[in-house]
Amino acid sequence: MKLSFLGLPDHPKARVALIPVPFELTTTWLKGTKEAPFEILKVSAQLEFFDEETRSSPQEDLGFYTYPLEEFPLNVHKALEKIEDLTHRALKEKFFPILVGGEHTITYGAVKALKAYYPDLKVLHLDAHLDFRKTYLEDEFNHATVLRKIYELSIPTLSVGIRAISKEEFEEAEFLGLSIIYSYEIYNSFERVLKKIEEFLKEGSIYLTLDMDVLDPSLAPGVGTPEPGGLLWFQILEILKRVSQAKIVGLDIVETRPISGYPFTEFLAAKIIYKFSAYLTVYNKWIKKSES
Ligand SMILES: [Mn+2]
Repeated sequence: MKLSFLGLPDHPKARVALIPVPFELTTTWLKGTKEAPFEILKVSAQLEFFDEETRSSPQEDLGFYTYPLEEFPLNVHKALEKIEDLTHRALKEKFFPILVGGEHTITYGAVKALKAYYPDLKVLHLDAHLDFRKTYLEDEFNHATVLRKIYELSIPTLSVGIRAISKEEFEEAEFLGLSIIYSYEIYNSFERVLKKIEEFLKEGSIYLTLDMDVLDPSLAPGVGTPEPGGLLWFQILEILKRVSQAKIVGLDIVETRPISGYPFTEFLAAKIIYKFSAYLTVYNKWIKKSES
């Protein structure tokens, strides 16, 4: 099925590609992330195309291409292979890939593909949860273990916004020296947190994985595992601004769970993609502008 970002035809010289990944298999609490790519694309037609903050129009300056919305195999290994292939394809076609999930597990497929292109890949992980369990409900690959799987690829990570973590995860993360910024630290001093993020972004190729539950549920209630005490709108924008200035090579936005009759979380996800693209347009020196 062909749906496109902003409801516009694909730009002939698009620089940014949206990859819908309606994969959901291992969600444990509130289900429905499978519907998110469709709903996010659908509601994206309601966005205003001009960004007043940057004075830019990313749909003209960068241009968007949307891959077809396809079914994903209900087998985690097969699904991850497909995600890896799609990401490879987008990179080969010289797109900046944005994966629209789906559950958090999908990040692993994208990261594997990007690591082959960028050996200096690092992952900035925005999430309420550390997702660093060894196994979760017998499963090695699922939404609660994805950061561990990335760590096992020897990829440096920085997790931001964490506020729900098991004692085992906490102790192991401490032991391994994992970089984590907890939610209470954001509350204590957002300035200090931004400096830490800037430090992380200074070197390497950056992949951003944005779990929508990093945001406060007052802002983004439509997620599988809501947790109070999350990021607010202007805080996430400050982070995205800094990410856009780094050598960012791809991102995903995962774990949106549409609530029937209340499409605000989907709209927020679409708006985040659009705002980030506006920042890429004006702040990023690596991404090429489209020519027409
Ligand atoms: Mn999460």
